[in-house]
Amino acid sequence: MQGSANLNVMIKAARKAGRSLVKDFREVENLQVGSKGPGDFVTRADMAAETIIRDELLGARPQYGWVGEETGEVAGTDPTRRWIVDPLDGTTNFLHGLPHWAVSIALEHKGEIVSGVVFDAAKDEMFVAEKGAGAWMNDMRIRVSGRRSLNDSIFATGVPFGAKRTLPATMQDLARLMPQCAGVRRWGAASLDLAYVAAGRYDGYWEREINAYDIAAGIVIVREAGGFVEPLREGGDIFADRAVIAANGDVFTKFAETLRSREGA
Ligand code: LIP
Repeated sequence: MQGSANLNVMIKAARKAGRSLVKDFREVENLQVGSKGPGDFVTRADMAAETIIRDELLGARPQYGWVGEETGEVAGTDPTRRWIVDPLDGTTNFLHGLPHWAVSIALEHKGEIVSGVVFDAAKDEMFVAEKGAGAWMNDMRIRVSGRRSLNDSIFATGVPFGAKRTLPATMQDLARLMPQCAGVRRWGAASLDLAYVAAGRYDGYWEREINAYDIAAGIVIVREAGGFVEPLREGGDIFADRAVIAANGDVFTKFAETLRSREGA
């Protein structure tokens, strides 16, 4: 794919952070056996990756704003553009030595996500998209799946844990959806769930209580792969509600009806 200069900056930053995270991930696998566990080490790995990405992106475009999982929000002198970054999406997987995590970098322009990069460094899969230029994985064009019925479709989600308040709603979603579909997966990295919808691996995805930096890049990747992404609550706002639904265009209506048939998000 012939990406824009911005997309190339994003890909370079994701690769650099990915290299650092892969090195740290090998160490994490060794640390599992200790009683203290690798918690502090992973926090440092996450912070180091965010610093790498921030230096690359703001080094190239110092005028843009910034939203990062670890370092929060900083306004830029260009109020129309900002980077939205999760240096390590799937932190819990990383912490437990599960090779399913990603670097997620999005560029927002006037409130719309226009470019996205989701890099699964452990599997060396680079998902990228730019508005109007299609979605790609390692230089191959990707498309959402062509499945048309819920019965044949598999979906991904995230199940809230700890103090999250939307566990009952998610359990109700599962109770409604599971009897009607071919399965639900909970792999623990929202950016990859969306990338997999874009690549036709999952037929759809939804999640409640999800942060903008986890899903921003994936949104444009799904749309450019021909899929639909909407707020889970009809007429709502994905980032403000923190609830999203995505699927291929054929199953979207039935899938959304099933999840929305109760209240809103
Ligand atoms: C994670 C998400 C995942 C969600 C977790 C968490 P993190 O992001 O990608 O889908 O279920 O609650 O938010 O914290 O690993 O970057």
